[in-house]
Amino acid sequence: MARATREDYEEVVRAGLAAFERWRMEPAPRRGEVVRQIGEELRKHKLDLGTLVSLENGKILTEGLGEVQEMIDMADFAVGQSRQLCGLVMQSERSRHRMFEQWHPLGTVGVISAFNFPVAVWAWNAFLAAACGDVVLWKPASPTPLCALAVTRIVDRVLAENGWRGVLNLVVGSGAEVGDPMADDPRIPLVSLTGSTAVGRKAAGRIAARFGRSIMELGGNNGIIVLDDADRELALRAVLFGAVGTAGQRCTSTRRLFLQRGIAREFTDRLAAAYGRIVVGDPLDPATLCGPLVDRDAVDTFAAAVERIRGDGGEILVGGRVLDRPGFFVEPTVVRAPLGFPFSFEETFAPILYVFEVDSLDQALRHHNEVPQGLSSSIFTDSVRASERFLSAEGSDCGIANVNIGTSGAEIGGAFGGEKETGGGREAGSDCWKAYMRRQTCTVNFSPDLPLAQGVKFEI
Ligand code: UN1
Repeated sequence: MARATREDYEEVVRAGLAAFERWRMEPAPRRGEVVRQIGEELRKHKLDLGTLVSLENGKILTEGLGEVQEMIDMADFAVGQSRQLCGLVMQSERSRHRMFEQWHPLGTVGVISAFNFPVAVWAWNAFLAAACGDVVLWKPASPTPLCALAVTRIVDRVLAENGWRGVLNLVVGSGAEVGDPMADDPRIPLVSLTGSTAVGRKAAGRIAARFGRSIMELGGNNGIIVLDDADRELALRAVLFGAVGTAGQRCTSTRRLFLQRGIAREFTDRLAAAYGRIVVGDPLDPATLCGPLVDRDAVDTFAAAVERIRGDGGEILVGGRVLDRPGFFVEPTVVRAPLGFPFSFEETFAPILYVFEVDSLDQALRHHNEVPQGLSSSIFTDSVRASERFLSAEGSDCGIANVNIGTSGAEIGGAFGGEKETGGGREAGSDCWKAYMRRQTCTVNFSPDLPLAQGVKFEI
């Protein structure tokens, strides 16, 4: 497949800048109308696009369709947002002065997306950015360019029907040819990057060096705490989806399970039995719950992780093997490990779940929060005290904290992102639109005088 060169990159950036000159002056609700039409087209092509996501990425079809639905939901959200890019009016300390803030588009927003959500995470950024009056430059992940091409074909058609081009742009290329120039390019005031903490750390440094803004959505190491009083059936289903869904390749995947001692043995047995029933195979077969990993490297990473876990004294309870068949299939794996198990501090992008036993909520929280990542977290309990404690300032330190819901599968209406090495960015719902605009504080004097703030006198 042909990949973009530096010259291609340059051409697309220029086209985007030219489009921005006009797009920023288009009334926001009219920009929203274009996004609405894109959402309508995505609805029409949901099955085809969802199937393509499954084929290219390997996630099972229901998740491929879910991913397209996430784009559609995001389009709807951005349409509404396009009428609500509201600023505050503040009280001026000076007589007959009006002080307010307004929001203007930033310019070109770079979106560097990951293979695991090859289109949805682009939509989180692109639809909001477009509603906000920005133009977008999208660099999809190297393993999943086809989904990006298919979506862009649809988008281009809608844009053209509305007399626009250059608003939502795609550049398929390597990190060196496209990603690095985006990080360094002062014409791109905001770069939103989804990927590993290692990739994000490098890019964030380059972007910060030129005072660019970034939204970083990086590694997770998400834990579920199951207390003795939990609804175990619910917890079991959530753990299965969180740990095995998307073959453990979500940044929100459940990687650590903290079981309170009273239920630990029984829960682990039931979990192992449930793992035994999971069908690993063709992602388009409705019986399959776990598709392949994305590529050979991912399989090697899984195998190396299992070896390291064994070497460090972790006990493989279930799975642990690379499946001997064409494709990149591995067994969903459960590991029993002592609290503080060093390798469990690292994110392995594969279906590996560590199970720990804890005495109390206090102990669970301490170990839950001790890893460097801080994306998503859950507690299963029927106790109001325990759940409120988990959600309090001394509870979970993550960007997402759920009660009786697993760690993955967030709705778009909330702000998505996490703390610590997850990067601190927030995307999708809530007030995330503000990241795609620049705030301007304005003061208008309609008095005949020129009073200075803080009572300063400066007269000739
Ligand atoms: C990701 O894995 O990068 O909450 C995003 C979830 C999805 C998004 C995951 N809505 O699991």
